[in-house]
Amino acid sequence: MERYYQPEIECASREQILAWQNERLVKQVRHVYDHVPYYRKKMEEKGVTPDDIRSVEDLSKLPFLTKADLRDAYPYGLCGMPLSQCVRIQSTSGTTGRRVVAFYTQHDIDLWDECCARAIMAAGGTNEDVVQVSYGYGLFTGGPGLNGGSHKVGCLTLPMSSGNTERQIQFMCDLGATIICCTPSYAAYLAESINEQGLRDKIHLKAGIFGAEAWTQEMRRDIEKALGIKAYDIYGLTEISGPGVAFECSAQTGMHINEDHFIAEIIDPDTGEVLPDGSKGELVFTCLTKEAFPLLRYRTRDICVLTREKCSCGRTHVKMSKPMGRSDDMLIVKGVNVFPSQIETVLLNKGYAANYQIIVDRVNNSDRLEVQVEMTPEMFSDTVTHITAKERELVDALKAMLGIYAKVTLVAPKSIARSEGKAVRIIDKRKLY
Ligand code: DLL
Repeated sequence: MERYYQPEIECASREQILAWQNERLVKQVRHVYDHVPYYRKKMEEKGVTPDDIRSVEDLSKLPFLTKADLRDAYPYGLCGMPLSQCVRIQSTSGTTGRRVVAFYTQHDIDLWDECCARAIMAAGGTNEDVVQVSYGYGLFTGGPGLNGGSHKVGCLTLPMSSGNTERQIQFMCDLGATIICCTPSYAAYLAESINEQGLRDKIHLKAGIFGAEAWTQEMRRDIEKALGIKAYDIYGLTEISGPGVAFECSAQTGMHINEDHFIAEIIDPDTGEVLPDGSKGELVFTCLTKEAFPLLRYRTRDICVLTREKCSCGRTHVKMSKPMGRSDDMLIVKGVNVFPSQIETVLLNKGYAANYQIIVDRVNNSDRLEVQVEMTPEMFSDTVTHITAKERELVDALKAMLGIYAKVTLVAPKSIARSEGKAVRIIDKRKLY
């Protein structure tokens, strides 16, 4: 039986959703124009005033915001409320440049928690569940977001944060956690450790809510099998609130975007042109209800597809596909676009686990792509000839997928560092800038 946190919203008619969006957009544009001088200036430069925005149809008249704007306006330039009304700051885990800082009023946090509560109930959560939140707590939005959602649903919440795998597993067993929330790479690591310790019979998990990084269908299948659970995807970004912007339902065919709070558009990343539903392009969000950090037309850099096909779960909100990579994280190797997810698909289809690293270098002005992947424990005792043959098999499969040669190195099991948060998959040694 499908469960909903707010059925009247999650299953509202399309007309009702559009009516909410129209009304909220008009109000939000006025709020931003009046309270965010940085964006007001952008609107003035484009010759748009709040009076020009009467419905969602007018959305494309508004200027885009990008990460560069967030950096320019750092730290307070895009805050839409007096600081006396803001109660929280969260920040990105970004490793380059200035961090993004996002602000929240109490109302913003309540709505964010509700979005996460929708995700937990879509994964089958009820107040009978014990939810182990193993996303990082602190500036990262993962822990606080799922924690808030779990409280709203009334689940017994275990705020583990990330790391200390031994203790994670012990609590999971002792306290009978039924739902685990963490990054998919950490879920895979937990599964590996649980199975190694022979504790698979001692866990009571039924579902996992995994996001914050790209993961493939193959990885989903592996985690589901290793833990005996159903694995649900969850999407979000600090700039737009955090996890829960979109979440998966029982259909597991994409994530419903909470359209009462966010308008989603797909654009051509090169031209900025809005593309029709079903096209692949960059996802752009307009926040309809946020007070303190009300970004309009924010370019996420995530590449995906939107679909409005009727969903078997009964929800009516638009679905986004799994992000197929980021337009800025996409690797260009020898002029060819390479998404890490393509490499992951090949590796997992060939029976390897998602423990790999992609290394790009430039030698004599020529790009070199190398994929290091851990052997399966059975292969470890194989002969060199056999391992070389296995490497060659992967080279061929990668060539078929990517269209270019990638060197493959099979490394010893457990030699690639495990991650407790977002996995580090790419090491780009090229000095291109
Ligand atoms: O990762 C928020 C989050 C926490 C989402 C917990 C889900 C679960 P940031 O650190 O700001 O926020 O990173 C946002 O991560 O633009 C995507 O590129 C990527 N991302 C997030 N969720 C997914 C997902 C959090 N389910 C960036 N699949 C986004 C693929 C994801 N990529």
